[in-house]
Amino acid sequence: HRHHHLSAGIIGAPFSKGQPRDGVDRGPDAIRAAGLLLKLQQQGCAVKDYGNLEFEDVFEDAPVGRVKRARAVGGANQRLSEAVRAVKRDGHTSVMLGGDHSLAIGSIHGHAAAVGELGVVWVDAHADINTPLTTPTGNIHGQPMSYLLRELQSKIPVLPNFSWIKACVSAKDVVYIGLRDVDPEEHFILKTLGVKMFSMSQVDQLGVAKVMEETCDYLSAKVKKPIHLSYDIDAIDPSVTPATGTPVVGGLTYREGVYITEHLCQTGLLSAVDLVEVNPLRGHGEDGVTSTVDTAVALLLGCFGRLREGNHSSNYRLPEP
Ligand code: 4U7
Ligand code: MN
Ligand code: MN
Ligand code: MN
Repeated sequence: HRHHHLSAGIIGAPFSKGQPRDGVDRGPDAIRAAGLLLKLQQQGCAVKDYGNLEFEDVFEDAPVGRVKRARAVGGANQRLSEAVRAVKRDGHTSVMLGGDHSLAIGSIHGHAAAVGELGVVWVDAHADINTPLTTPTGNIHGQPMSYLLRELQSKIPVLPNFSWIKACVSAKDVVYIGLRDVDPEEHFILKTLGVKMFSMSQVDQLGVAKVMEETCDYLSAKVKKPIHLSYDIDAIDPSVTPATGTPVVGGLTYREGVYITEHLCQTGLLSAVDLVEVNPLRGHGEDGVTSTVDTAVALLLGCFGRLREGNHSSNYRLPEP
């Protein structure tokens, strides 16, 4: 069976200091409580839970220019980078449960440190490519790509606890899907660097199937690099996933969101996944939280071979009368 070799190494990253709202640090436990591990195992995926990372308290963390809580974010990501590297060394597909999207810094850095050059698929309403000097909010969850892209390093000032970060991704190896809330400075960066993107307009125009075909053709045009999927739950429409810090109307449907994961799984190149920005303290009550968390689980199951047509294990035999 084509999926028996899949194994997931799960890292919980209960971290929220890349943005100002409480609760996103409860994402990992909420996603586990919705049955992620058992459901993965039931579909034939081997699972190792590496538990939740513990992050050091940072007592003095004054803004550096516009950037908020740089020391805490830098330290947490250094720890996460090492954890992802260990999961890849153990031979698993890394699954990082956030936490806010600043965690992509450590997750992608650790993944690249373990396997080398990556293709990155960034599914998000936002581009998260502000530099410390363009950020309108100072929140680092809106900046992770700027620290990772080689082409932007001359624009990145020194920040405390960020000196360990090595820019490890080339602009040509990134594809964005789902964009609909991009700051002008971010739009300038995307256009200047020629970053491949499928905004919600392109999803409307082409349909999600064509978007995914073009995404994978683009990333595998020369060599087949391992793929890092960084999935911000706010890519999905807030009518489905309201429990998140920065919801934006006009997002992906549940079906489009799941299709992206199914298609990437079928490439056989999916090597690490981030599922970030689930905030169980937001989203207008219990139903909104349940819908958000259940969608997060469905996206992760799609990454590990779940098919909506139904699934069965390769050794199943019909009962004899
Ligand atoms: B998320 C924003 F200004 N661009 O930089 C910023 F609109 O990880 C939002 O995608 C960033 O949820 C959103 O703060 C970060 C803002
Ligand atoms: Mn197999
Ligand atoms: Mn976002
Ligand atoms: Mn994001």
